[in-house]
Amino acid sequence: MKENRPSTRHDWTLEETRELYEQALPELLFQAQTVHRAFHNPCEVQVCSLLSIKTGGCAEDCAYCPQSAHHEAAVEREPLLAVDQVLSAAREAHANGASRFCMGAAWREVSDGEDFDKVLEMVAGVRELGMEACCTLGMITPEQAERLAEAGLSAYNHNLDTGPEYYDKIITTRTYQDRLDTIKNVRSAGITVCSGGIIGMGESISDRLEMLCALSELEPHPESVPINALMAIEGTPLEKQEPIEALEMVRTIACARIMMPGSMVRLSAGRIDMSTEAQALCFLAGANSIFAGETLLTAANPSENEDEKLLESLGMRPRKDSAAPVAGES
Ligand code: SAM
Ligand code: DTB
Ligand code: SF4
Repeated sequence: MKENRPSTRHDWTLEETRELYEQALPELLFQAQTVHRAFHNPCEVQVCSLLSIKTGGCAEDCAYCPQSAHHEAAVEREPLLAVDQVLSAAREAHANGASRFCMGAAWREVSDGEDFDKVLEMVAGVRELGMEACCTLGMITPEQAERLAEAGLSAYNHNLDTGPEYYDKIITTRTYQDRLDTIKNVRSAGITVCSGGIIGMGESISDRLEMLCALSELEPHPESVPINALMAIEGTPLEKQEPIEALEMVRTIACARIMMPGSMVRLSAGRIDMSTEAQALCFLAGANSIFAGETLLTAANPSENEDEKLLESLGMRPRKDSAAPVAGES
């Protein structure tokens, strides 16, 4: 453990975070870098691979999501993939340097039965390959979380997505409390928590910061905090949303880094539209994880080749070992 680490707090106020967010960029970046270096190696990036194991036809109405059955996006509905198919994708991702394999399903919630049993097999299979296994399957009960933990699940992704006040402008089929309940079930089962959100959905800066406050109130902090830039996808209610400025991503990441110092902050969706320089600034602001592979769940992402070049040009490298998060310190 490094010395002189700033303390890990769960009581950030909106005013304090606004001061963080709005300060001069050199000050913000210096503060974020100082925190980052006390907790992490600034030259290493955790590379996560993502696979949609069940695509489209989701019952939720999330305004950003092309997989919602409520919208008209050009995503073909597909049943759950076979266990073998998923494990061969995981093997390939591992060979390409990924240390975490994340499986996403367009479900509102998990139903017990054949499909969930298959997901448990997938989790166990990914762990046998020596990778961390992560799932994002919608809402889960305490019992389902226990079964995932028994199968060896390392992390569960469940995003708060935005601030509590803006939430019902984006999703009407579930509540903020539903999200918090699933996160609690995940934590109680001893699975690490991956939770973050999306910026650029028309929310105010306060909404963004309220989301970061809600994440930092979780005790312990989520071990991973994905920050996504909205990918405005045709056929979704947010299709016409203007892209955000890269510097807004940089400022949001820097705040997440300062507020949740031990967490892995993941520069997630939207990298395809960001320059090398913008991504470099995100790493300087404290991002230390990315999704690799040319498709996220359904949307485009830089190719493995491009990412190799990106990290090489910055003198950074993928983290070899599977992650040992320190966010559990509270
Ligand atoms: N159905 C599960 C759920 O919602 O928790 C898991 C899959 S869902 C697609 C995972 C996350 O992807 C969402 O919480 C959201 O943050 C992100 N996401 C989905 N569509 C996006 C988009 N168009 N742009 C950026 N992020 C997006
Ligand atoms: C997260 O926060 N971002 C990833 C992962 N968790 C599951 C998903 C991004 C999805 C982008 C839109 C798509 O590919 O459909
Ligand atoms: Fe369904 Fe998840 Fe998309 Fe919402 S974000 S519509 S829950 S797949």
